[in-house]
Amino acid sequence: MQEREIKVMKKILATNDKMAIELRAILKEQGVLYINLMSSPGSGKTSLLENTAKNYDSNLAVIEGDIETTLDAKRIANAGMISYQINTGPFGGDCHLESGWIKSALEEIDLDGIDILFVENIGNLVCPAEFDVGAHFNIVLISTTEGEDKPLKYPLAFQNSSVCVITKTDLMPYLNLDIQQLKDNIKKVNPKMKIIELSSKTGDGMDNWFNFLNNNKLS
Ligand SMILES: Nc1nc2c(ncn2[C@@H]2O[C@H](COP(=O)(O)OP(=O)(O)OP(=O)(O)O)[C@@H](O)[C@H]2O)c(=O)[nH]1
Ligand SMILES: [Mg+2]
Repeated sequence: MQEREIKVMKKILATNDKMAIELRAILKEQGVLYINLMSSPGSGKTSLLENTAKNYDSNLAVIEGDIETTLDAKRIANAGMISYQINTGPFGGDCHLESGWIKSALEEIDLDGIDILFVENIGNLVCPAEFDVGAHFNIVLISTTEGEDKPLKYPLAFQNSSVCVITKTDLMPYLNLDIQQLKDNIKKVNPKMKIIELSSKTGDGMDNWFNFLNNNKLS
């Protein structure tokens, strides 16, 4: 029984990875930078995208992942970004997105003229990291309220990302966070990680985020 389950899981992952490789190539060919945002619930993914939509001059689109509601897609659309919501609730409530679902969503989105496609993965620091959605960059967010230890306790999302955004830096005066310790822990898990610190609320550090986007846009 156990062997059978393992075989099924391996097959699902293999199908996902094959589609992910295809997506990565298709988006590159179209000149669209493709970024997958992952984090715990509430770390600030949607807030970062809202700020980006308002203050970064580029043609942007997002595929939103949530188990239920279209709240995030509406927030981002209100901020001026093309947005498309995937809900997993009606199909079993998966806590991650898969590359096949992104491919289906892309059949509904006109990417002509789009410079950057974001995926806001479902708020969860574990499952999304297990499924490659074919992005050019996996980016993990961690907020200052989450504590220094999270990269050590949930390493996969940090190992499978090349950029870590530390969010909500405006809250630092009210917290006991040792930010150097947090950064050391991130580097312990992934020595090559690029770290960007910012506050979507005050705008502090957003220039570093926008520079990252500028430096990696494909067209
Ligand atoms: N003070 C402060 N609050 C922030 C910042 N960024 C986000 N928040 C708040 O944190 C809460 C969660 O932010 P969201 O952007 O919805 O987080 P999320 O990661 O998209 O959440 P899920 O999609 O549910 O996983 C909201 O109340 C935001 O206003 C920030 O830079 N500073
Ligand atoms: Mg969100």
